[in-house]
Amino acid sequence: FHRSPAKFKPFISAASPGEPWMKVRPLKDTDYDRGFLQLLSQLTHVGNVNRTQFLTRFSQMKASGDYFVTVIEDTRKNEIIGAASLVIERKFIHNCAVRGRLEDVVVNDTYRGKQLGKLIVVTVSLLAEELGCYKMSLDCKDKLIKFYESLGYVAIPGNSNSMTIRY
Ligand code: 16G
Repeated sequence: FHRSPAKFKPFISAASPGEPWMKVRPLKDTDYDRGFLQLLSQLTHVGNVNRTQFLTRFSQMKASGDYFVTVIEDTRKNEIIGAASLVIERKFIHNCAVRGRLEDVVVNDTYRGKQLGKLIVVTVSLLAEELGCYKMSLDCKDKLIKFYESLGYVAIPGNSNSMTIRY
């Protein structure tokens, strides 16, 4: 992801996210009490996921070794204000390669203008590259295409259709 044209003004990074009270780190069990699921509900329907369900699902994700859920915490408020997941898909093709999927990207809408969307996407995209993914893909709403293009993602003409069956 070093080829990414992403530019930060002023410069920020996962190690130094711009404010002393911001922390970029992996998800942890106690984030259930930091509003992680409430944040996800700014993205889509979450439902009534209780603590046990959350912990069970999270431990399944950790056990698989293929889920890297990354968050941004506001340490002043003890609250999760951004999240994005890297999901690793194992392949036979490309010499048993791994492919990355960028999922469930959300930033609390009251924290606009701090480049946090860019920060969390770049962080997770770099992680995918570090882990040896040969590509990283995502689905997004039309209005977000420009945002992802600004971070180096490209829609491949003739080969970029996202199709879905809902169950
Ligand atoms: C977006 C998300 C996807 C998420 C889905 C939820 C990104 C890049 N894409 O497509 O990860 O799972 O929305 O929408 O964050 P749904 O509830 O309609 O499946």
